[in-house]
Amino acid sequence: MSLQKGLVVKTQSGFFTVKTEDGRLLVCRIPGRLKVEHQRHIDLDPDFPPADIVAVGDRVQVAELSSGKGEIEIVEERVRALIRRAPVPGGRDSNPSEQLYKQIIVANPDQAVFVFAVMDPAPSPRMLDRFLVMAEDSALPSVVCVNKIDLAVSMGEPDYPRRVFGLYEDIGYPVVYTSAVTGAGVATLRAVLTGKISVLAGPSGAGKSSLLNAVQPGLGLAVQAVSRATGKGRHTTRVRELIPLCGGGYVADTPGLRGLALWDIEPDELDAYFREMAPLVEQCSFSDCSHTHEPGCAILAAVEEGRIAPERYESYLRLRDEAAELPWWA
Ligand SMILES: Nc1nc2c(ncn2[C@@H]2O[C@H](COP(=O)(O)OP(=O)(O)O)[C@@H](O)[C@H]2O)c(=O)[nH]1
Ligand SMILES: [Mg+2]
Ligand SMILES: [Zn+2]
Repeated sequence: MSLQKGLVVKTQSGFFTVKTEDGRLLVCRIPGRLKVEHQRHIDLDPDFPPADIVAVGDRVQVAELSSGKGEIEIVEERVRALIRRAPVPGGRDSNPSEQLYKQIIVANPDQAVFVFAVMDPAPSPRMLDRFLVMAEDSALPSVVCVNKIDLAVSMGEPDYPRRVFGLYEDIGYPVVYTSAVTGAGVATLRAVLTGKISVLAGPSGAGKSSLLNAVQPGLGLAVQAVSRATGKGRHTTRVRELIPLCGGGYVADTPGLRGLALWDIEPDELDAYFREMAPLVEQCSFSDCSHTHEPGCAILAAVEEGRIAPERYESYLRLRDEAAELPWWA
């Protein structure tokens, strides 16, 4: 049987909706053979923790069975994945570290878009820095979206958004300034999203739904419906879905991202995920420099000389402490 290539756009209770290259939607299952192979892999390779076999964003090859139905025969290798490590539900006894399960939130995302409001609610640089670290850890390009710039304008402070977020531009992150109310920057955001699989995250109230609706009518609502279904509530089914954009591309809202801890990251490797710090590390006098107190520390010198923003250094220290506090199963 000939196989068709496609993209997994929805997963729900063992059913996977695959969009084929000719644009049709097939509801697929995973044949038992694939599950057996996957389990054998887990059993043979101790470094291969259990993980979702198929997730939204996976590129797959399917065999079409009857109209509208199919079986996933091949899951292509993931370029990257946004992963949540969690203890295996109902955890077995034995060594807790063996119970880690890799939940794939989204496979093969092209970028993360982190939405924060200029005010109302006040932005949390710490939350943004933690998102950026997680994205760097997953080799995921990030875009910062600063919304509600109309509020700054109406206060007579049109430069305020750039004063707060400009430092991220200096570091090298693209920053888009938007208002879902006036429409400012919305065309730019639309262009950023078009043709890509984007993961959207940000604090509640920042205007994510409003912005998506401004980008494309109904988009915010569609994404919101999925996020609710993905939520942890007792009565919700676990649905994951990529919402298509008219001009091509997909958006995934991942409320779970907020709760992600830095489990994967060792305190000593955190400096690699702060873009402005990473290139300086090799100039520190000590190779195991923690950049907190050591003489001859290039990071401390850069903070002193204003080449590293004090807010970012503060985030580094806080996240370092956080990375040192491992959960019980790590
Ligand atoms: N002034 C202003 N208010 C906005 C803007 N975008 C969203 N809001 C308002 O902020 C609140 C939260 O928006 P919502 O889209 O639900 O945020 P979400 O929780 O991130 O999805 C709503 O009352 C919106 O009307 C904006 O650009 N400017
Ligand atoms: Mg919303
Ligand atoms: Zn140092």
